[in-house]
Amino acid sequence: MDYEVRKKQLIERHWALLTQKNEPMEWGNGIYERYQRPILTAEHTPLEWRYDFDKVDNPYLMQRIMMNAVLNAGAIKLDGRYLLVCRVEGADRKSFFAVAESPNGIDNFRFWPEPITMPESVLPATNVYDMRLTQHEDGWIYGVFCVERHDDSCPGDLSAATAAAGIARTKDLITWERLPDLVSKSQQRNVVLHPEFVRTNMVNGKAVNGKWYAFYTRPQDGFIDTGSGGGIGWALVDDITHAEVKDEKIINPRHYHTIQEVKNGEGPAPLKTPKGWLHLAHGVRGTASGLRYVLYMYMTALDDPTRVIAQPGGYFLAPQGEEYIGDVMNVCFSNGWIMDDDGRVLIYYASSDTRLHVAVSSVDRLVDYCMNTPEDGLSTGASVETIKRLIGKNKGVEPTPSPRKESIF
Ligand code: M1P
Repeated sequence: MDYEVRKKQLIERHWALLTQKNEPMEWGNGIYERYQRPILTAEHTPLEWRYDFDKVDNPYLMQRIMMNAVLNAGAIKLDGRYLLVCRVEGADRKSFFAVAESPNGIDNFRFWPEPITMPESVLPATNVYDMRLTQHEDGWIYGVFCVERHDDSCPGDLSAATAAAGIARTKDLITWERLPDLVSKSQQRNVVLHPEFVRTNMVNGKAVNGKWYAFYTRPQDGFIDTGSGGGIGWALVDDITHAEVKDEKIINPRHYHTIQEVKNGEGPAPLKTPKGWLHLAHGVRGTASGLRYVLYMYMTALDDPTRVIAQPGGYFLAPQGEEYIGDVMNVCFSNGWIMDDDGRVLIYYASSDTRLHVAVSSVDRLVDYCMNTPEDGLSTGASVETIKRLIGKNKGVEPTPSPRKESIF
């Protein structure tokens, strides 16, 4: 096909994809509405990032740089604009950050012309990903993300890697000031900055004075395995420009035979509501076909963000339909959400490390979900009792203690 015709078609097809309207799915669980189409995929990345449009240098109109996936995005509403700091992964397996903007948070997402240039004023990383954005009360927007480097203590092992939390701050998502990585005894992934200072006179049993930055952490023994790392942690830090985890308290532990048996990790920065802090997290369990990543929620007290006041049992959102399929199957992961002025909550999640979706709920619905969904009783017997209590409530009577013998038909 003629070069110019093909180029015209390419641009038209791309535009049609970018401007496609997204509609909610017809029937859901009442907790949130999923949407019919992914909001961002590798195909949404700008053509200028992938094609050399010089006819002489690229007569076949080939993609010179291929993109593989758009996933795990931090999210923020800034000056009325819905912005995602996406993890974009090239065909070369390197992830980088790029901002995509939408007029409504649901569709018509367009990438800004160039990816973010993240300053490398610290030990350069081989790979960076999964930025959590926190609009902190100190006036900065912080991006905390995973920095991955080869583990040079294992020179012969090409898969040996270390994970730590990189920290950068910005006012506009364009210019970033890089701060030193979070210092921690263990490897860290899924680290998130709490949006408010914690004002306390006692830290780690010692009298102190002042206000502290607080991080949600996820201590892990190795690069993949959390090992003895017990779950989602909490650490106070006095100086954000030299952040160090001196003491870590596990606030949301892993549990045997739950959706968070193998590991868990904080999602986006928690949302402040009149009833408590709303948290979105991911839980991981092992299956015969590999790990399964699902999302779950919990709430913590306003006067003590380390105290869990509600945790619905089971998952909040799990892969469905095409979401099961992708580079890493059976994965839902979220590190970004936006609480809108009208109380809507836009939840951005990626499926199978391949594409990004949105689900929409509201603060009221999510608080209701957290406060009124039964907890995981941690055994089959407890789950059955919970179901029977609901049946009894629906009948207006207490649950029957023994199974009925006669046919129900
Ligand atoms: O592949 C699934 C997810 O695996 C990691 O999450 P975790 O550290 O909890 O295992 C992350 O690398 C994440 O990016 C990825 O989506």
